[in-house]
Amino acid sequence: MAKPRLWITRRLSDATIERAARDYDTVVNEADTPGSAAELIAASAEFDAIIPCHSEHFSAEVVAQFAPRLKIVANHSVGVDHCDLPALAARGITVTNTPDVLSDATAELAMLLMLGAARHAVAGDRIVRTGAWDFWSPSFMVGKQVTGARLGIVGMGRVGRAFAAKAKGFDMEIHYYNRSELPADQAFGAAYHSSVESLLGVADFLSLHCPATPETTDLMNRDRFALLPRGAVLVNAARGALVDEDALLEALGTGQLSAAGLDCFKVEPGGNPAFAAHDNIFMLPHIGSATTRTRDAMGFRALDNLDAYFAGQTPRDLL
Ligand code: 8YV
Repeated sequence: MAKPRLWITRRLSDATIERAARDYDTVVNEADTPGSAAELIAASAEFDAIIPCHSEHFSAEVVAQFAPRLKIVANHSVGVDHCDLPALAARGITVTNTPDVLSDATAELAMLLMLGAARHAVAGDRIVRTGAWDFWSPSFMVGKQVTGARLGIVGMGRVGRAFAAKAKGFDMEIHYYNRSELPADQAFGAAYHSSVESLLGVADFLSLHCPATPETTDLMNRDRFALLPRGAVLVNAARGALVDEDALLEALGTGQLSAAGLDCFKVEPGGNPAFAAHDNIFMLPHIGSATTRTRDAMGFRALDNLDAYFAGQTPRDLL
């Protein structure tokens, strides 16, 4: 029997591509450019399966133009805000994602963002690097201490919990908001808040770990920034859609926020050019899950889902 035809939209890890090529009639987009609407539509006529990243947008308009050949979209991502799930379901296309395997890498990066934002990583690195470090004083680059501080986590899913586990190592007093309260043995001793507003009041550090949905768009807006303790630090390694970036700049300008650590932006790639003037924004280019081990694990998880589908089984990460 002929192997199913698979399109891999981006340059995934070597191990992933090797395994894919062994088991599928695989075409990799070696150019490693985001798949355009036209390319996705063309691919739906030529391939049985696609492994995309969050850089490919399966909007209702695109999906409506798909040919009937495409059977499964096995995402190489945990987030699926780039997929119109009802539109894909309406076309009978199976959709999967890659949860679990990227939680530690993403939580690790959120920790880096929190520490970097709290301790002047941007300005500190720059003055040493540029040879501009010609002064020292006990009142120089004084930051906000993470150890023992109060941490608010929005979204105690897999990544939120992995972040809480790491924050425990910094003796943080952890609070969280989640749609439902977690069983005590999964909450790392964190205190539950039944509303975001209640959480914000105690969040000297606030880290976002919820998906981007219509309900969470601009979750952090002007009104909500005002509820944080003065001088709070915002961390976002989830999705840019969660933060009103104008309101963020305003809160940094007034000192309501002392710093922010961001791996995600409204516009990606690119980010927000207005952020560049602010040394108290520590920024990374959406690399939360970008470790060798995690990239292999994400690729393998996507392939596991494909294998199950083509073996007539229910994929583990069926959405
Ligand atoms: C990846 C992500 O950078 O999984 C997600 O939702 O945003 C990131 O882990 C990306 O999607 C890799 O394909």
